[in-house]
Amino acid sequence: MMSDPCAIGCTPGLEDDRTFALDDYEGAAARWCPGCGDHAVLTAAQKLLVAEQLKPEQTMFVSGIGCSSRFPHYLKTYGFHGIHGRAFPVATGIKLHRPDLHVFVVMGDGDCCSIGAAHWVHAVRYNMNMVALLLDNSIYGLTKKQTSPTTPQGFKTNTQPYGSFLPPLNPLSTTLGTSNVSFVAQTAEWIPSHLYATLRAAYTHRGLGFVRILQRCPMYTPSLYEKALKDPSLVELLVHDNGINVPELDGVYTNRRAHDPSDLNAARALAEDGERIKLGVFFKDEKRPCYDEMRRPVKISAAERVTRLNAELDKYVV
Ligand SMILES: Cc1ncc(C[n+]2csc(CCOP(=O)(O)OP(=O)(O)O)c2C)c(N)n1
Ligand code: SF4
Repeated sequence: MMSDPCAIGCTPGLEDDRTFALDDYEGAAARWCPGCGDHAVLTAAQKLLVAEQLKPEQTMFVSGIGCSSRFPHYLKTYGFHGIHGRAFPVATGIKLHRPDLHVFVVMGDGDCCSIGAAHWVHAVRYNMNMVALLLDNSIYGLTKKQTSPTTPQGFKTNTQPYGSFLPPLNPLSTTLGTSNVSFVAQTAEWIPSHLYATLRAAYTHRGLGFVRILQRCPMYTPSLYEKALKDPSLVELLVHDNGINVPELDGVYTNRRAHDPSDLNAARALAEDGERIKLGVFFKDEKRPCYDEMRRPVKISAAERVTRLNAELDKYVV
């Protein structure tokens, strides 16, 4: 199977004659709760890996700590199940030193928007060639129902039993408000075709493809997307030739809004518009500078590296 060149310039499937099937990417059996939205995201990611024929040994899933951060265990690629809130710095280091790897960052809303918020903002500004998936269930799942930055105001949790005090942080607005942002999309894990199309758009984007995935947690936030699941009129699809178009959703999701993803101000206004759940590409600009491309290590041979190192050391010979 062959496909378009990816954002880092390699052409998957061309370098050798191996082909990869689903079981080449399947890791341990997923241990998320039945009905957890994380299962759907894993399925979409595996579908993308098969479609793009990404070499398992050249693909890296990096996560923090949380239910969603168990993601790398369930894939037969390389993975780094790291430290809570630190998925971005680990991924940044990997990508800087191994620009040939396809790096995916998987985070929960606590992971990304709370303890990891500083790293999130800088990762957006650094705009490195990676895909970032925010699995947003609006709660701390793994540690059993504590308020997260995206918990709706008034929602009762174990840390704020009378209801969350503050209005939630808007991950789309925060990302869109960061300088050098280059790709922001929102999708929902209960609409598999849209989820897959969004992951693919983020993967083929040059720069950081940031995707907020609305995710069900039947254990701790079961009511959150109940209405939207039953009533497609509560969802609005953003459509554009330069965005995501999923024809098979035409008959179901009839609320559509033409939105040109090159318009940052319109994207910011849409992110703040809470009338319906908006799914699609909010913003996309492939011309923004990517830190990994600017700092990509110069390729030199091992012998040349030794010669240069010796020359450096010689400066200090007494
Ligand atoms: C430095 C640090 N602080 C706190 C924790 C405890 N902790 C583990 S996961 C987690 C929150 C998980 O929530 P989220 O990131 O939203 O992911 P989810 O489990 O909902 O997928 C917390 C607070 C930790 N492991 N390390
Ligand atoms: S607690 Fe919620 S997020 Fe965690 S595995 Fe269960 S359903 Fe999924």
